[in-house]
Amino acid sequence: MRKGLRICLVFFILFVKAQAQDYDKSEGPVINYEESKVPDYNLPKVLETLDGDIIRNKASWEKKRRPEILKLFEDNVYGQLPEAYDGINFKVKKKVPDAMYGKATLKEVEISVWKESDSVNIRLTLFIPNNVERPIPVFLLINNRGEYNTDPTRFIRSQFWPAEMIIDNGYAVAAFHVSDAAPDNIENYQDGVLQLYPEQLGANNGMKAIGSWAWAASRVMDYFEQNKEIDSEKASLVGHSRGGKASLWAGAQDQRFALIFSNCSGNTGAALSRRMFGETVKRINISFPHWFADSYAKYNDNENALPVDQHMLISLIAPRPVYITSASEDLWADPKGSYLSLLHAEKVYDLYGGNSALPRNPPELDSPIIASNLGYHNREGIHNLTAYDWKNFIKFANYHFDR
Ligand code: GTR
Repeated sequence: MRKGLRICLVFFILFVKAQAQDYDKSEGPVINYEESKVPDYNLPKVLETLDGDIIRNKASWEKKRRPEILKLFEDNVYGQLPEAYDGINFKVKKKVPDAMYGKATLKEVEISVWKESDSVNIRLTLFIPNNVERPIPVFLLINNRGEYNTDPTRFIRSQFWPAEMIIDNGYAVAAFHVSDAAPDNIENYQDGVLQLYPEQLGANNGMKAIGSWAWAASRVMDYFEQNKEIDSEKASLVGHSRGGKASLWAGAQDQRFALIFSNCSGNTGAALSRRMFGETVKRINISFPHWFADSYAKYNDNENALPVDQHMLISLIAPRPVYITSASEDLWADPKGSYLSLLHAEKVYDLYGGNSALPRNPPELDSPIIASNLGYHNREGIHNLTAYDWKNFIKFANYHFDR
């Protein structure tokens, strides 16, 4: 009897294991965390057009290849980024001139955008340092975490958005929450920017949540441009993880952002998709079907068919400086693949006489590359946006803005 039970148990365990393997097969590739198992791959050539022309200078990059790559990303990855709207309005809902114990002025601004009978409101929290010469450069965070992380009352002070530290360094600091632009879930991601663009919903290359967040960042830029206190030519856009995917996409599209920061952005952010290290295209499309264009799913388990890879997204930001981060324990986001993306984008920066000279291999942990158009660090620790990351963002901005 006991023996019979044991045999049953063994069969049961084998059955469960078999199920688990089938589950892996149907739901996505088994996740690889071993460098030795990274497949051989050929990246699409960033400096060769689809019809085989070699790009040798910035004029032909800007005229031919850059628009071509932008369209490839729209059609195959992030969806289109519609620009037309009927009107935009900025309303200061609340102003506190002596916020942060008098160090800064708080403005809570409602950015309303409308098209025909539909509208969307993006709420912006903005602190501007007092007693400094204006206009002043600004850091804008796309907040994809809890709203409390960007608490305007400063009752909660989170490392995710260390507003006091940024103010103390002489920058204005702003944030909006992604849920205003597109709630981060499959059920109602349409309840935001997409209400203005219903035609995007049916289209194979229609934008979804990540595109909507990037769109919202551009509307904040519209606000900065007409705010005389802000130096909109020195605006830095920051995003973490899914927000870092959006900051890269916004930076690629909207050339008004001077500096782009993408923190632990991983798959379909900074990391090369073809390495299939950590999260893969299939995995991300299954987990987050509301982030990217429907067309992106055809590259599930089929990365080599992609006409782009993520180094080309970084290239679209050239010649503007870009800063990528990783974290040592965040293998899901492929630190090495994120660095390699930056490295492979360098040839486009070189067309502009770029000042970067990235080492072939990633730098040691906690050894930031600051004095370069292509900045990078791999922080010791887990997937997060921390004060250490922000300190380096400030150093990078100081370097590029001669401050
Ligand atoms: C994960 C997702 C990543 C990254 C991350 C985050 O679940 O797989 O691509 O976006 O969430 O935003 O923290």
